Amino acid sequence: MILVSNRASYVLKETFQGLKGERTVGGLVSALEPLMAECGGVWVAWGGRSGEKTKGVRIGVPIGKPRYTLREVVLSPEEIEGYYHAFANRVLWPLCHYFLERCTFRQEDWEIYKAVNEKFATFVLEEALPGDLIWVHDYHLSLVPQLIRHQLPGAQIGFFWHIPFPDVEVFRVLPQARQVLEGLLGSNFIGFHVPSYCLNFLDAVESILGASVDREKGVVDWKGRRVFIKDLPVGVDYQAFSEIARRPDVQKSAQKLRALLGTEFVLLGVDRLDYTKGIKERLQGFELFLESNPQYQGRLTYVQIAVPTRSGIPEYQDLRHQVEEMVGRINGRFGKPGWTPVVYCYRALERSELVAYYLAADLLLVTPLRDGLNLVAKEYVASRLEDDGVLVLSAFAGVAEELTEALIVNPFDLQEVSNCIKTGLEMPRDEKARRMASLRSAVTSRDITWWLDTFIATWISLASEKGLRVLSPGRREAGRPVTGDAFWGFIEEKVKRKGELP
Ligand code: ADQ
Repeated sequence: MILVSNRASYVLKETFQGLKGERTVGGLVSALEPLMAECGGVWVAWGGRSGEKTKGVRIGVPIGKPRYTLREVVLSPEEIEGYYHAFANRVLWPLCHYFLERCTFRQEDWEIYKAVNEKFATFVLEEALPGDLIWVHDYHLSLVPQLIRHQLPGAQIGFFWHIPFPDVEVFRVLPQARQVLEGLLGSNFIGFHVPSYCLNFLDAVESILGASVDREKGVVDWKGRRVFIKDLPVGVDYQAFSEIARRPDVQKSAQKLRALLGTEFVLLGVDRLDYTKGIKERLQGFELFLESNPQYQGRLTYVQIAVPTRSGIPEYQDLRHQVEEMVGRINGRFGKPGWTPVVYCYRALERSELVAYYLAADLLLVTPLRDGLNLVAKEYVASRLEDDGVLVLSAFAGVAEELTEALIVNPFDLQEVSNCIKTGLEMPRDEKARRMASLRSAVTSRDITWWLDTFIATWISLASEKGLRVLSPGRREAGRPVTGDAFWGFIEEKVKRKGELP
């Protein structure tokens, strides 16, 4: 397995004791690190360093206890600006989240994006052996599949798009829409979170490229090749979250948190500090709730945990200031001695700390203005073992298509957000239990193992149909379904051959 993504699972830092790796926070890393830790392989990614002092390392990670290999891509400050800050995060990110007014289209940024995609592809080509599975991730690297395909026509390339894929009328605004679609179609298999993103993608390749598509089967025929498309929402590591939630020390921390907050109810928000997550609008909804429900003043606390993200981009710095100002304003307006309505925390937490917050919260507010999926919602459900707690979920998060028993809300409608908070706080115990049990069954049946196995098994079975020998003939002749086990065996053998297992 060669995994390719913009961010590595570790940020590498030179220290007096040598190179140190600090684990990164985010949906993609949460989803993929368990795969690499379990089966080994090579992860080609940017380790967060810029190129003055180093050309990049090839190192076993976690450093000191290696489970897989990190092939570090180093970027120059100009590349970080043009590829990452500009084209990826000031064009593709806002465009795909329907924030057209936030897009800044500049030809020079596109040129750098292209060059960096070529750099990633070159590293992959240096690592690839015949028969490798090359799995590329996300919008930063949309051109990589075609760049690899050009050099290695027989390569097996999978791609997963982690953010929304917008309606074609929005996507066609992108001056390089054609090139991005062609880049993606270099893959054999492309996954999106939900069916609507698959349909939007099929509409786009049909209308922008003129490719022939079969919507029912999820197939694109393009330039003599066949590309398969499928909806596969990422899951969370249910077992890990529920085990942490059972730990007495974590339960104690949750009780301590509640005692410190000192109110009857606790509301929680956990997000990267990104404008798509709707943190400002949520604060406004909370303010409206306090205004229209004075009987709750002093009886509840809203805890907002925000993890720093893209802090090199001025818009994100502005957002931080705006959020902090709003928190100050609400606390100034409603707070009184002994009661702070909003507790705001701007930092990354350890997983056990995060679970303690999930356990302490009566109500989790996940109200992005647009979100590819949203793992926080699933993590909350995985941690609530007592079948209590209420999930308020934006209709514009992909996960709302799966977690239909949440209280679904339009995050732009502040009155509705305020009403939902009230409904959640006053929900009868048996209704909470019924809803949470149903949410749990959705989260357990499609956990991270389901996602990884299904993605890889579907991909391998499509490849096998085309005659690629990735499974032992015995298994294929026996007509057994292709399972994750076949993949693990296959990968293990390859990884051993390359001598990368510790
Ligand atoms: P993100 O936009 O990063 O992911 P999300 O899916 O919510 O969004 O994942 C965030 C992850 O970061 C979660 O695992 C959460 O636990 C963690 N996290 C958040 N705040 C934290 C904090 N303060 N401390 C520690 N950890 C924190 C992108 C897409 C999503 C998609 C994922 C996966 O934007 O829509 O769900 O990829 O495909």
